[in-house]
Amino acid sequence: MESRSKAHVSWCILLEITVAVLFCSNAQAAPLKITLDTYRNCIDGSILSFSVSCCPGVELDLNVTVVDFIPKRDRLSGHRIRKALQCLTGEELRTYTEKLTRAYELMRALPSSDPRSLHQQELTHCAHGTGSFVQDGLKADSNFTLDIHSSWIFLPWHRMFIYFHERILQKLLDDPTFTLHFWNFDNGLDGRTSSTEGCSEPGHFFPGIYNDNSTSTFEPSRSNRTRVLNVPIDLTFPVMFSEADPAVALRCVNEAVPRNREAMHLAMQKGRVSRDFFGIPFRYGDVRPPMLVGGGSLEYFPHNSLHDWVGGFMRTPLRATGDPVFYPAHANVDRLWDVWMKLGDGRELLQPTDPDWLDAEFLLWDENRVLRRLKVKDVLNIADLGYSYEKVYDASWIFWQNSTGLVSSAMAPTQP
Ligand SMILES: [Cu+2]
Repeated sequence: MESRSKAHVSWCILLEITVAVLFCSNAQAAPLKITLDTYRNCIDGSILSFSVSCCPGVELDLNVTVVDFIPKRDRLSGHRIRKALQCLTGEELRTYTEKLTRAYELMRALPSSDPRSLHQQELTHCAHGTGSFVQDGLKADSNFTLDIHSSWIFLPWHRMFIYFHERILQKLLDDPTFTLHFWNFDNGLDGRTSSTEGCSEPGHFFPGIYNDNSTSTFEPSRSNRTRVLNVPIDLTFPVMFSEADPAVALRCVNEAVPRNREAMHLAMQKGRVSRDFFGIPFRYGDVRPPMLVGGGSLEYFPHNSLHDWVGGFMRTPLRATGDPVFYPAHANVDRLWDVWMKLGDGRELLQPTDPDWLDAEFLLWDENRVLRRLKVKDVLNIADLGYSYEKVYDASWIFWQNSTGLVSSAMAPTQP
């Protein structure tokens, strides 16, 4: 009995050590820090052992001064509400469609040497997501590169990125009130009879405003799935699949909705510890988190499954931000983080308070082609950034109860 419990203890110690090696911080922990040198000394990155070249600095002027971004001080206009795309109607829908398509026409027309161009938006995400940026910016050790996926950096970095993207759209339109509305992909139920506030229509179909092949918001590389009438998104879509995989079969509403509800319910659970929702810590000096390991529940699904279901550019971090639908999809991921913080049961207490997360520092281009420096702690309150989200029918998954028994086994992680 005693030897069994000793053996049990040593297994526990071994397990603890393994977990520590995989997930815990290095001895000289410090926050990640992107500097001008990081941009200047960008290297070829890799994904799934393929080499990729997507350094933004090749075509950009990097003899610039970096300016600190201070959210409240730098707000451009009054408070904006990001709305659910499926509830835009009439004149509001017409005007929004016009502005959105105009903005992407202008963005696509910018020269590739302009950091605001769609091409540079693509490179910026690619470089941050493929190990092209070396953590110290000095090529001192290119084993220590960066990925803004698969760790606790995922949620705040993408919030920053789509925020500046929205400001660029505003600038191109000369309209500081223009707002990036969201694809409410998680809502598959019609809540109009039970919900009195906000948008209650199902949002699980690919947003039509991004699906007109004669406009600038269309991306032809997307899967045909996005164009099949009455087929909703499948948030349990298999990841890292081959198109010949029988699991890739299309699911119609009656089959997809129960699975999507269950997937969302699981993704938005409190979790036991911070990393369950936010992902593993990733600090200066840590090895780049490997694909499929380390992300939080919201990152794996619905986020990864959405990227793979949409397909085309969206399937890979190399090209994903070159598809305009990336932005409303990520606005919804951003919204879900905000919703999770307010769902109660002590969830908000699990948001990291570690200075290595709060002080992690990034550089992104703003609407005036100025490189702005900001930290994770600058973007934790979306009201400071001047926006909030329209209330929608989250009850569609909050009150899910009946497991289909199929969803957990369908979940497997990947990353765009
Ligand atoms: Cu990404």
